[in-house]
Amino acid sequence: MLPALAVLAASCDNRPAITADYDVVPLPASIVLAENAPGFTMNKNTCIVASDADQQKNAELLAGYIADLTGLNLKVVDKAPGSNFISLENTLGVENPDAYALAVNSDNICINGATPAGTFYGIQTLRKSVPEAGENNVVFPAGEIVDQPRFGYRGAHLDVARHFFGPDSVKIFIDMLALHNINRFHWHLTEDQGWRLEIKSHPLLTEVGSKRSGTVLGANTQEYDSIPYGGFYTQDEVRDIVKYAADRHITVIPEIDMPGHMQAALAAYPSMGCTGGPYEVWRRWGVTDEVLCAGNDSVYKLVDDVLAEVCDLFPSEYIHIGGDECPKVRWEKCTKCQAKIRQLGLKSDKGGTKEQKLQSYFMKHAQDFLAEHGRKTIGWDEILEGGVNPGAVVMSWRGEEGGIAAAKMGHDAIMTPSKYMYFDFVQNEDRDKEPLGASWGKPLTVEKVYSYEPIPETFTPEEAAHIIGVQANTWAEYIPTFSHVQYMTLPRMAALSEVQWSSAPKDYEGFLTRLPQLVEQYKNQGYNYAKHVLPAETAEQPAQDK
Ligand code: TNX
Repeated sequence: MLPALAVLAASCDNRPAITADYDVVPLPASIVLAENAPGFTMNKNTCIVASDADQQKNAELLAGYIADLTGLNLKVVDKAPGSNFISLENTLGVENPDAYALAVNSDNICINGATPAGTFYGIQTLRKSVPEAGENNVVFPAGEIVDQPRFGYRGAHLDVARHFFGPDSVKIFIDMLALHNINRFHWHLTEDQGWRLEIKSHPLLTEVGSKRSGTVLGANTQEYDSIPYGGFYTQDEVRDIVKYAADRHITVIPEIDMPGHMQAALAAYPSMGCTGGPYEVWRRWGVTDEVLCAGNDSVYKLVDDVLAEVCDLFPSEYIHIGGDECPKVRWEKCTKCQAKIRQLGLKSDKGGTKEQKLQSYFMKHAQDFLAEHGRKTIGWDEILEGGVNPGAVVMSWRGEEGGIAAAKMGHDAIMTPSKYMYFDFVQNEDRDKEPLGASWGKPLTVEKVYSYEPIPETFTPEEAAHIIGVQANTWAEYIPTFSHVQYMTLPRMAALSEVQWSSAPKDYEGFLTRLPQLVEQYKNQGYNYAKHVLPAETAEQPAQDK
C-alpha cells in the first residue's frame, strides 16, 4: 500500500494535503508525469467547470465523490475562473466513445472525453487516484493520462430473483459498477423462484409470482423453511433505476428468461404450462421441468405483452431473453407442442432435436417482436442449439465454446464463462472458510478472474471483433443479503474491470499493489468486501455475514 504522504499544505485553509496516485484500477493506458512541474492542489476554493447539461450531471457526481472522500464541497460553475478549477469537456477527437484524456498542471485539471461517458471515466480515474479518505486537500501531480477501454460491452449481472435486493441496494450495485468503469448492468428479473418486475397487463405475475411460501435450506437439501419470501419492483422504481444508471453512463439490460426458468409465471398463469398445473413459485434451486408451453398461442401473446412493457421501461438497444436450461420433457409429451412441431415441419436431425428446434422457433418469435420495436436480443449460449436466429447476440456461459462458435458464425458474443466469471462460486480454495456458494463450480479466486483472456489466440481480427465484451454474473441462490452480494463481488469486480478495460499485458502482482487504493474507495463508500488477497493493514472490513 502506498503511504499517503501527509504534508501541511501551504494553502490558506491549513488542511493537510495528500498526494494523488494515478496507478488506479483499471490501470489507465498511458500515464506520463511532468516530473519537475508543480502539481494541482485541490482545496475548498477549487471549482468544477461544466459548460452543458451532460457535463453538469458529471460535475455533480464528481463533486459528490470528492465530498465523500475529502469533505470538500466543490462548487459547480459554467465558466472557468482564472485558475484553480477542474474542467469537464467532451471534445476529444477519438473514435472510442469511452476514451478520455486527463491533463493536470498547477493551474487546473482538464478531463476531456470523446463523449460525456468518456469524461465520466476520467472522473472515475481522478476519484480513484485520491489515496485515502480524510479531511484533506489533494495534490494531483502534473502530467497527462490518456486512456480508453479494450471492450465496448463491460457487463455485470445481478440475479434479483432467487433473492430480492430492493431499489436502494440496486442503486448501490450501480454505483459499484461505475467505480469499476462497467457500463452494462444485466438485471436478471425473472426466475422459477420469483417474478420481480411489475407488468401492468398481467398483474398476477407479481401478485402471485413474486412470492414463495418458503425456501430450501442449505445446499438444496430436502428441508425447507416456511418463511414467506417476496419482493418486486414497481414500474416507477424501474424507471428511477434506469435513469440513475443512465446518469452514470450505464445501460440497464433487463432479462426476461424464457421459455424455461418460468415456474413463477406458471404459478400465476397455470394455463401457460403444458400440464395446466397447479404450479408453485419454486422453493428450491436448480432446473425445473415446468416451462412455458410452446404450442399454445396464448403463451406467445403473453410473451409479446410482457416484452412490450419491457421495451417501454428499458431504452437499452439489447434485451436479454434467456433461453438457458429449458428441459424438453413436457414438450415431448404435450399434444399442443407436438402439433406445433408438425405444423412447423420441424424434424430431428444433426442440427438438433425437433424440440430444440421448437425452442429456436420460440426464441425467434420473441426476437422478431423485439426487432419490430427496434431492439436486438441477447440469449444464453443454448440459443445455438436447434439453430441460432440471425442477429442474436450469444452470451457464452457454459464455457467459451458457445462464444467462439458464435463469433465464427458471424454473431456478436459476450464472454461470461462460468469458470472465470461466476461470482456465485466461492472465492477461496478452502470452501470451509467461506459462506455457502454454488457447489457446481470450482473456487474462483481473484487471480483466476484476473487471468481471463476473452479472445482466443487463433482468432482472426474479424472474429475477434465479434467478441464485444466480457461480463461477470452474480447468481443469488446462496446470497441472501446485499452485504453478501458485495462480499461475493468485491474485489473480484476489480479483476473483472481490468479484463474488460485494459489492453496492457497481464500483471497480477502489479494489480495487487494497486488494489489497496481501490479498497480505500470501498471503505469510504461503506461497501463490504472480501479480504483474501489484501495485505493485513488494508483488510479491516465490516463484519461479513457468513
Ligand atoms: C446456471 S448461467 C444458471 C443459473 C444459475 C447458475 C448458478 C445460466 C444461464 N443458468 O440459473 O443460477 O447456474 O451458478
